Amino acid sequence: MATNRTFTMLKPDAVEKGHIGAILEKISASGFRIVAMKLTQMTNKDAETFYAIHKERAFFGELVEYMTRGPIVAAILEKDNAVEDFRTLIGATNPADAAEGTIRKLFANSISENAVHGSDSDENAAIESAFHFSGREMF
Ligand code: FUP
Repeated sequence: MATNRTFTMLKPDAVEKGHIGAILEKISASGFRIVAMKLTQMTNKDAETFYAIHKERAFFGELVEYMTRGPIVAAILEKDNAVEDFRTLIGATNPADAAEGTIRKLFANSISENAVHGSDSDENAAIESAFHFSGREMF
């Protein structure tokens, strides 16, 4: 079933560089409503679970280290066609390939430190949202 929600994280590099406000501004200006949001820090176990799909990849250890090194902003966003439209707004995984004006083009360092996460399916949006938020934290 298609839903109108997606899940995002502003990753440690974006928070460290002071880009929370600028990224949230772009998200709001693109028509997304914030359903849930918090500043939080992932534990090693959290990051290993969240990125379990990548556990056999060479970059997995580096990914876990990066995602746990400082706070992130976790959020649930609502808009028609949210998953696909948010993936368009953030741009390609590798900022070098990301379209002009996208969040990764503007704010990401590299493929491994790419500033922002966006769910890749409605199913994963629901799983990832439930990983970070309880029902009473969603509005
Ligand atoms: P995306 O769906 O665009 O967030 O990208 P992936 O799910 O493919 O990758 C998740 C994260 O793994 C990326 F955000 C960064 C990291 N990664 C790397 O470090 N190297 C790679 O080659 C691919 C992904």
